[in-house]
Amino acid sequence: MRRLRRKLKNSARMSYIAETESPSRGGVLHRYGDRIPDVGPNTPLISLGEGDTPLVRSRRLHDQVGCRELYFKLEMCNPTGSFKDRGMVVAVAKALESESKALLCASTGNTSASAAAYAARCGLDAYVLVPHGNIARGKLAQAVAHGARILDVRGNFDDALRLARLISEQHPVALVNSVNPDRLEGQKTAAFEIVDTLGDAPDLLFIPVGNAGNITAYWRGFVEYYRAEIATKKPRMMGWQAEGAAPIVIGKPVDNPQSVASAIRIGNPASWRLAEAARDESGGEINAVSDDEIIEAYRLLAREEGIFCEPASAACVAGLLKYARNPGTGHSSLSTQIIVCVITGHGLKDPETALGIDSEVREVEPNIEAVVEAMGLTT
Ligand code: AN7
Repeated sequence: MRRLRRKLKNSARMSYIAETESPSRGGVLHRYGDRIPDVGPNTPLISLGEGDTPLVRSRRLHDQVGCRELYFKLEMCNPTGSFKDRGMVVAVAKALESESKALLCASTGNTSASAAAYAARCGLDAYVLVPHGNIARGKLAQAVAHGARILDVRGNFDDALRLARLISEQHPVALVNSVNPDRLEGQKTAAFEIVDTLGDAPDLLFIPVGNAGNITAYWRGFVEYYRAEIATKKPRMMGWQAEGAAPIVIGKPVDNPQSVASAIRIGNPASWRLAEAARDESGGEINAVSDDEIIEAYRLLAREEGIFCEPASAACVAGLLKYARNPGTGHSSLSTQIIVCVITGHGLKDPETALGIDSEVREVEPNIEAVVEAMGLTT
């Protein structure tokens, strides 16, 4: 009897392993494929273990904000260190299904890192167009490590995306930017996870906005769970751009976008209208934060919460701190609200920014007196 039970358990386990390449975490396609219309019986359930990321409660910023509950969705814990893996796994699975041999994207860095990784895993070529001099070192290192063909375009992200779109129309390469609908379908699963974990949708979702795909995808996920009656409410979508790259806030494209947050240095977002729809349908807002506010939030997250994210991710926390100081009229007091901030990418992607702030490295002689003195332990 026991042996039989063990045998059954083993065979269930075997089929689970056979169905997904990530037996430990399942992966986005395995866990949520039935909620992604394009995923069918012929879609390969590839995975690098993306999704199922931690939702971590705030210990300190919570008090500063004065809300009921504050959580960070640690999308930096995805396999390539950013939320992009959720959408990339779907886009690459569909590219495999349609027998594409190569992927193409324009990127401020994270999309290219993700595309390069999944392409390497699936035996596809990856071509990535990056804006000259404007991509964080760690992200470039990822694309290099995975063997992507990297084209350093003498222009900004918007130039690179325009070129990528044109090339994909004329050549047999799968465009895996978020203009590819499979990307947003994969990214919406992060909203599902938040509801699955909390038992309902939060009241407010704070999220950085660059090309505006992610805010669009989260909104879609929350709406779908609401319609399926898995959630009883939908959050207000609170999107944050960097002041020097805030086209949606100022209502027109920005020719020369600037920000310390290189990931969201985007002047003409592809999902502009969809992001506005998410904002308006949810009763939310899209506003801007300055580079100083971004860096302040970046330091606070690292030093008060133990979360080392990249500057673009800190933009939404900067936005939350700003909003908490002046929430505006006509909305519920924050003290009743459950809030989630989406921490989109890992701090290790951009070591230069961390080291450029206030590096506290002291050089010492290799003897105990010198080290103890430098530690400040002498009386
Ligand atoms: C860490 O990789 O656009 O508003 O090319 O890397 O969906 O664009 C990255 C964007 C936020 C903004 N946080 O998300 C790219 C790219 C991080 C990011 C965003 C990005 P979207």
